Amino acid sequence: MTVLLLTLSLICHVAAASAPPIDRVSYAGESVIRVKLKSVRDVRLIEALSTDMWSHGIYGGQAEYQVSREQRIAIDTTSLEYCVMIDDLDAAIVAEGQRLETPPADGGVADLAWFAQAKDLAAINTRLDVLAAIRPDLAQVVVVGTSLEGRPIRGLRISALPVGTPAPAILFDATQHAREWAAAMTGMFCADQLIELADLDPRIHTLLSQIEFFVIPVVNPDGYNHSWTTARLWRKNRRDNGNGTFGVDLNRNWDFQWGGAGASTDPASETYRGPSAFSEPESAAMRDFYAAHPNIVANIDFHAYSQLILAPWGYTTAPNADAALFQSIGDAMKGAIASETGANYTVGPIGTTLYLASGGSVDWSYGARGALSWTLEVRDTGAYGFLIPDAEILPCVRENFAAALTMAELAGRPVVISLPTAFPSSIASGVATTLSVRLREAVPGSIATRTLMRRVNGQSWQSTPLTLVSADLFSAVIPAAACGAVIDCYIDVALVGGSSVRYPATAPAALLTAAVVSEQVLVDEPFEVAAAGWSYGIAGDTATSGVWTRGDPIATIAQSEDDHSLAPGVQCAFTGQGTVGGAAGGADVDGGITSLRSPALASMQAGSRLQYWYWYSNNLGGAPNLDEFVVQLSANGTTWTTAATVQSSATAWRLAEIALDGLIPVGSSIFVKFVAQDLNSGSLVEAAIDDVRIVTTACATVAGDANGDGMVNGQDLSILLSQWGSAGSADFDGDGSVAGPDLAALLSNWS
Ligand code: 0X9
Ligand code: ZN
Repeated sequence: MTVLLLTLSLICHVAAASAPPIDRVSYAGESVIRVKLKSVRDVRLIEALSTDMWSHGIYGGQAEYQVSREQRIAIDTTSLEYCVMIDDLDAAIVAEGQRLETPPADGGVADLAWFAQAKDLAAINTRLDVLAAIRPDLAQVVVVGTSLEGRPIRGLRISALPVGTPAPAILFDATQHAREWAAAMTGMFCADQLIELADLDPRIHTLLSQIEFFVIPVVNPDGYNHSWTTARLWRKNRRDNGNGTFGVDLNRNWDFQWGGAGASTDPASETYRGPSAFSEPESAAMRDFYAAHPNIVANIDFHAYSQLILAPWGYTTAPNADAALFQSIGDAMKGAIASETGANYTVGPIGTTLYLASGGSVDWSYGARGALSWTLEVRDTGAYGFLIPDAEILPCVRENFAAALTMAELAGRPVVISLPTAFPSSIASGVATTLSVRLREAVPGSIATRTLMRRVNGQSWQSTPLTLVSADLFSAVIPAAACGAVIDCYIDVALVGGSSVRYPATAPAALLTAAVVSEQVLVDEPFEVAAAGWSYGIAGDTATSGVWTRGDPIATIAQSEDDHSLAPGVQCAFTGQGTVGGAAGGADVDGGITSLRSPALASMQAGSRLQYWYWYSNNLGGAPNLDEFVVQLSANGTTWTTAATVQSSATAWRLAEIALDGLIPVGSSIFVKFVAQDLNSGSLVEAAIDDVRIVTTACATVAGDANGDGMVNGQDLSILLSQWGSAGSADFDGDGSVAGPDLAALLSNWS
């Protein structure tokens, strides 16, 4: 294969460079390529062929990888599509080194020329001292701890408040990963601007009078130094792993879900998690720093590159309890960046935006400490990657400082309000809802009152005090309301000084809003008896074994022993019944596809959703993880659209839900088909389905309920009389005129 011209959006700007070799780790023969990732298979292939992923594009369909000449030859024999970003990596690094040997003139401490080029550890340490020396009233040098090789991990405390004043604290740290030089520069710019603009910029002046900032630009000084002196692309710390390999990935070494997904046990790996959580002096020193500053309410951990604003979790794709708050502050940071330089950053949780990575600092900072924490991946988007051009450093650090300030304003409050469970977009009619609210107090004793404000259908605001549940958890009850109503809420926390903190922060301009609905189950198929119209295997299927069946399943390592049993009973639909003690491969899906097809289940109503419980195993056998489990929908039983694809094993019963709006026209029938496949020989594939439901949240229209409050009473009668002879909400039979039959319907349904 030659280098492919790619369709889709694989745009590659190539960094050109050439220069003579120099005396340090050579990257001769290495290049950086951007690979198109069209499938899980592509990801596995490139991960087997490259040992160093530079960037994170898995969910964007592409990513950059560093490859040797031999690896590139091997890649050329595969179907992987790629383009070359940096053809001669060694030459590019040599050119960068030469550039750095002739730094531009530095016009003194207030001159932004310092940010015209990346700076080594000595220059960073000198500038920290200079900043503390010019404004001792605002800045003090802090030493967080000592690295493995004995270097101090240094930073600054920056605040107009005297040391020891109770106040929320915000931590900006950078360069857990050595080669990410733009991140160190970003940390330095945050410190620099907070100090230099303290008396010039009113926003910064206000923040410094309320918040204690800590900036630690180089968490990994040994690695950072190594990337300047010896190996430009060094990432980890400098731990001698004792087997000829060096380095632990500090951002896999923190003790929150340490050892989970997305971290390696292999000391040679770039994501080696270390022998135990906090085994490394650098991460342990950071932990101790947090312990010594319990007022830290928020954190940004700067990395490079990819232009991402990432929130926890990294260890799982599940959302965290403050997902909505992280999203809104993340969106505000993105906006601040765009208005500073026009650059585009992507906002989202780590696990679903990037990849799974456990043992990272932000998961610990949020999960173990309750601080609102972000990983910020700064410039660029891959044209130069870690080898950021000089001219991009200043815009990079400026835009990220803008994001940091915005975050400080939104998260650096004496009280951080969050909802452990996202506010529901819909609430069941006639049922009271308990809302949980977490109030993190950075400065104990700062809260005067805690209130839930709510209103129904835009009427007047009602207030309810929050009740203490435990520690920092409170609750309030939203009373039951009728189907069709709209409920607005916000949380108001009044502070002792007279100001208040709200959630949403800009309430009542922004509100938490829920529609009151009544859930109706239109179809409920528990597979306990043979229901009419279901087909277990259909014409056109190609599987030679493991055809769908219904019954009480017999377990294998790939199949469940039990049904889901939302309904009492033991039966479900599943692929291939085996025998007790039989081989796992005895009755699994082999040789092709097998389909479980429904009859017409219900007539589509706006807002209807398909729910089903499923079990799926495809990660065992000779060709694991290559098959898919597909759910298809149809409005006529003949033309099918794929509505869901399961690629990874779910060897436990899981609930899935598909919103049918836009997939099935209102009034058409709803058909569903579950297709299990074994397209690659040697896989062990099993699937099962139980408790298929169609639910809808439309308000049941009771004839006579002219005002939609769930009751039929005198109010409805007077509405009806006022509409007599014309159209209106009391035209229950829909004939265009409110008349005798409508009155009769109302009276017969009188509450
Ligand atoms: O993989 C990482 O550690 C970060 N990306 S980088 O290219 N800079 O190495 C992302 C870290 C996401 N954060 C956590 N997993 N906590
Ligand atoms: Zn990093």
